[in-house]
Amino acid sequence: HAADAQRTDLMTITRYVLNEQSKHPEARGDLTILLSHIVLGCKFVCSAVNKAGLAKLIGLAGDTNIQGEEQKKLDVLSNDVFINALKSSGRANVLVSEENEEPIFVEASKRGRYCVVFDPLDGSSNIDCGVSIGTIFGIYMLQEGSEGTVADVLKPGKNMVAAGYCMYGSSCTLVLSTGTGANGFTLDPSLGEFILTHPNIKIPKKGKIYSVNEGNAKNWDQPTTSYVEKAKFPIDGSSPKSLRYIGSMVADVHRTLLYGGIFMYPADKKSPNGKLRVLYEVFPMSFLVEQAGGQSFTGQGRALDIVPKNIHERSPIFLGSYDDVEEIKALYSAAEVKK
Ligand code: P6P
Repeated sequence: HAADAQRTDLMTITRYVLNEQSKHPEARGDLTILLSHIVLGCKFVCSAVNKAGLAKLIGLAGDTNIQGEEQKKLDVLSNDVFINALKSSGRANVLVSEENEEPIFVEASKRGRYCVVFDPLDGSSNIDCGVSIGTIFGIYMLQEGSEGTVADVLKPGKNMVAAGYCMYGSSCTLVLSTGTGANGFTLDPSLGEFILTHPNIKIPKKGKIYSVNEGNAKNWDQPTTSYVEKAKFPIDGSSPKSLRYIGSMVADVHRTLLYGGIFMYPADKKSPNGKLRVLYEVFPMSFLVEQAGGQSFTGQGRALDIVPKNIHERSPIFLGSYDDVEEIKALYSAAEVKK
């Protein structure tokens, strides 16, 4: 019967979000409506990414297609789609996109109670070679009595009410948390629906994989250098870890969530705050990893405790299996003691 139920009683992402909403009798359904518009954006981008190779969407902006139309780069197109979907939901207020220098303030008639921070197409430098890329988003509730200002999004990641990513790869997989665990949904193109395929994701307590761009090793600080050294040349007789680095955060984090291990983008001499952006890369991924039982550390403290000062701020990040992150935390605190 279980197999039959799976076929005839589909748990779609829409149904899942409605179930979550039903646990909050006071809910007005605004978050459900907002999430349904984000899901629509992901479906559109999934379709555009899959056609990209054929439709020459991957060229540089300024290319023209056979109709002589101005070709938008895929990340510009994705950004426009998400901004329009969020505005038309009538539930969004302040928007922050990796593609926009300034925050977007939704016009009064369409304003809602939620603020969305997002990277519409993270890893887009990988599009031309077919490596998986993704959309990453985080959602804050507007502060009490606020009309919507940048202060509503300069909040610690632990204040987020939801976070997720959609990975555009061999399949289109959306991982979402509304604060009660992390769940993965895979797009069934024949239905146009995201179906629950990874219920209640729990990251392995310890992993055998480390994921970092070793090309930056010359510029790492001592704790990161010692951690990677130990991963490659263990002194306790255990086997060395495997290195897996895709260079697309959504793909590296998705693998870490499912297989375990640690993903790192450390600070280095060239970039003292690392490379990844706090609001729409570090916070959503840290939120999801914690919901899956892992942890996320900046080298100084818990990633979700950061209070951002500007919307495109960066932070070093070490996230993944609980025990693996504990090891790097111990190395950083030992280095603090030595100072
Ligand atoms: P590097 C992609 O450009 C990105 O923003 C993330 O998706 C990815 O984790 C990181 O940068 C890769 O950076 O310096 O290793 O190429």
